[in-house]
Amino acid sequence: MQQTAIQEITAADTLDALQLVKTKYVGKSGLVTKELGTLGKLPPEERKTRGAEINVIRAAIQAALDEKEATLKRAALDAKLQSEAIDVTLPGLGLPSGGLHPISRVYDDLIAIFTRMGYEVAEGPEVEEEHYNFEALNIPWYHPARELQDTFWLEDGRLLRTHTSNMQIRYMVEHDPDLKMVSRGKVYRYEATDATHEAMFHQLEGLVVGDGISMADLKGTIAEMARGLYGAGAKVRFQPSYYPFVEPGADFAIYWNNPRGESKWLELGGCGMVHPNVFKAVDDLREQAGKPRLYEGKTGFAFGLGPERIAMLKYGIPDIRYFYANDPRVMGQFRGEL
Ligand code: FA5
Repeated sequence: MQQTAIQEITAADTLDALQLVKTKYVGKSGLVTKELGTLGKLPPEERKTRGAEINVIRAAIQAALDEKEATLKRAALDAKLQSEAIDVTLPGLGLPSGGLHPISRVYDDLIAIFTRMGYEVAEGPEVEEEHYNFEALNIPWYHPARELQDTFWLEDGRLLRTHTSNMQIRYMVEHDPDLKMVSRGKVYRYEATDATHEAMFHQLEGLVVGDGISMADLKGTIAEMARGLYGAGAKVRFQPSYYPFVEPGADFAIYWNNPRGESKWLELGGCGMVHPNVFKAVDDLREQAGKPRLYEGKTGFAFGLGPERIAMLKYGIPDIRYFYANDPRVMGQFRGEL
């Protein structure tokens, strides 16, 4: 019996099959158990030797069962591990990646430069009241400068801001001097588009107010910005210009070499010393809001520039309209890299 049992145990190739063999021999009514049950019928002198024999057989069968069970369990575990194994050598699936819009990249560069110089960053509304976009900036309704910035008017008498200079007023009404502030955002003009003009574009506004601020501070700041953008050798140029909210006023340009070896003057924006009428308008608004008049008698400078112009040269984009045409062939080139 021991031999056939061991043969059957060896032949069992699954845990279920082994269980059947186990029941057959050492289960409650298994063959070995039954054999033990017959002991009582034997004469006492045979009973002892026969009992010892059967116990040896049972122990051998049990040992073989245990060993086989362990082997089968190990094999089952190995098979499971094998089937669930992750092959780390397989090439991964590429994840789709987005990218920052070139205008966002230019803004990030500019904001980093100005925050390094201690400027606060402010955000303001694109839908604006006429007073903040024009009057308070020394541009009354009859002023010819209004025609320089053709305006999208809303039915409720408000407008889409034509420049970020509205933030000069809003920021000064909210904050006491002295201050250094930059503000980014979209602006809108009702004008025909061409390769360098869009009806919606972006500006970065800067404002500094304090005592004894001069044109030299303004020029130094623009030069520092140019060096931050284009390195130590960047040159800046100022030309007299007219904006009602500054006196004197200027346009500024930066001379730079782009990666394709072109070098040129880039007309970037307008700037100047804050006009006294602007400080007066701010103090009027502050007074209406129950705040002290702190601006008249102060000095300051302001500037406003177009990041599209920087991005066009930096990335070799020949037409401003590409930025907003949602053409994946253009914007796809900016995927992933920072
Ligand atoms: C202004 O908007 C003034 N607010 C700038 C300023 C601020 C002057 C503070 C003095 C003190 P201007 O209209 O020139 O100025 O526009 C400034 C810059 O915006 C331009 O130099 C140009 O870079 C950009 N820009 C103007 N119009 C467009 C347009 N249609 N499309 C794209 N960029 C434009």
